[in-house]
Amino acid sequence: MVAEKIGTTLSQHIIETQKDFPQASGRFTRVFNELATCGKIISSYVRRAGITAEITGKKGSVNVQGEEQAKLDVIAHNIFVNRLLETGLVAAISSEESDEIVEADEENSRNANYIISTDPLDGSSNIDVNVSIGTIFSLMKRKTPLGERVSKEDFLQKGSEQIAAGYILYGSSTIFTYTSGHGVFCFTLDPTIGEYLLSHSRLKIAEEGTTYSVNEGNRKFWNKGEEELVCYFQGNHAENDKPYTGRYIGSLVADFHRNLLKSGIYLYPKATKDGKQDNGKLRLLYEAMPLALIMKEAGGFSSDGEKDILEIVPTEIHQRVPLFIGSKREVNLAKEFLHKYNP
Ligand code: AHM
Ligand code: MG
Repeated sequence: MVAEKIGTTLSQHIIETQKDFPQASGRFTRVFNELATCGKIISSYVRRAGITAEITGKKGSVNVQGEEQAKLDVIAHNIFVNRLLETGLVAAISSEESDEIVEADEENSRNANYIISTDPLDGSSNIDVNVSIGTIFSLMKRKTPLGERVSKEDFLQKGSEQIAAGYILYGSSTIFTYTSGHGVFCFTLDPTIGEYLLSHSRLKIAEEGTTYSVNEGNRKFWNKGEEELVCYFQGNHAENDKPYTGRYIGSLVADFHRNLLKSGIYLYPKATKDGKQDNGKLRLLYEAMPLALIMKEAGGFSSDGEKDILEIVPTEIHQRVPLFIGSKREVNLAKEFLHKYNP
């Protein structure tokens, strides 16, 4: 099948794949082409970070989460919002960098069936130190009928309702990874020709992992279940004396991509750096949910410690959620440990 041949361009792959769905109208293809273009533009900024002070450093503003915004966070947000809302296909975008949803104007929203949730630049603390960062996106159909204004409620759908999800990783190369529910595909950007070429087709994660990824600096705030789980991964537990490999980049999208290829589990439990036992740090709509769909399609699993991430009904667009994601065995083990040690 041409669409799945290594080296196929992303646009060719999307066009060919869409032919298999009689209900496809070409709109999905156009949205995807625009997402891919956004990735190329953001990638070109990321590659120039360090050369010009207009790109690196803090913006001097904070986002809705109270986090300081980096200049590139805001640049990436603007690229995404401006380009996608002008397609006439995307009614609104919910972004980590905007308190409220951003809507398309009247003309562009008239026939716009899709809504997008995004973290335009994940791993912002790594921008200025030349470490991998990425864009995460989730594509859904609006609930509000065409002709009416979309609202926050349109975004509060379970992850299992996603039409497609993906990320663009700006690492040693730029990789566009996506799923539309029919396998996971990765396209590597060849900068010499400006095209994404298929590099990993129908990616699968191993059932059993070899790596664990967690910010161990938060250890003093962990509960008993989390503590025992990490002892297990370190081979320091009655049930396991063989250590896993520990790897933590601090950019979810980069840690996720590595574990997807090499197997393992990423965890960001309830406790954050300040020790607050709330809902962890990561956001449900534009971090956990899209990656959960990709992980499921790759044969892995994701949980908040109890529930499947894809089955959680969001109540807020910026809602946080504890995240355990990766190889099936390790995510199930996490659930089991949290249940067993935190009665
Ligand atoms: P961001 O979206 O503001 O960049 O924050 C999310 C990031 C994740 O990419 C990463 O896994 C996590 O925060 C790291 O947090 P910590 O420094 O607390 O380990
Ligand atoms: Mg993020």
